[in-house]
Amino acid sequence: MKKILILNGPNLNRLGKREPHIYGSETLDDVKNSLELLANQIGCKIDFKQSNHEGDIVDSIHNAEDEEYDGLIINPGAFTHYSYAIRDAIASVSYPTVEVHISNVHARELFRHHSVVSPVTVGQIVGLGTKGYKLALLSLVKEDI
Ligand code: DHK
Repeated sequence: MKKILILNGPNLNRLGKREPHIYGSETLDDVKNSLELLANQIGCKIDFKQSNHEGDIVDSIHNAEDEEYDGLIINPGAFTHYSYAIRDAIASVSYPTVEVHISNVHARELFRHHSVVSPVTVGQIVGLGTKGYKLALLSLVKEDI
């Protein structure tokens, strides 16, 4: 059974309360629950985490290699736009990473248009709301969709 790690960066613990016109009304727990449901349906195991700290996220990416995860789904929050440490951590591991953004970052402020992590991911899903996490999970687990 495939094992996928899902990491959420800073401020995503505020989902549901935070700028709901941009990020929607679902909480991070709602997202976790619906991903667990999907994981059961498609027969994989997920671990779902959130951290506001860059180093914690780097550690989780490294540890996932030792713990033999098959893939990573990451929404690095604002770190997307400037964290070379997270970018290098993703580049340092052998499992595939999919980058997810809830909002359409390209329709927002200029600083959100650029992702420093994208070049080291297999792909990026943006602007489809929290559905993006589900699509990322399907793409990592079901190679034939
Ligand atoms: C989440 C954040 O916290 C922002 O800093 C990014 C991303 C966009 C999202 O859309 O999920 O710029």
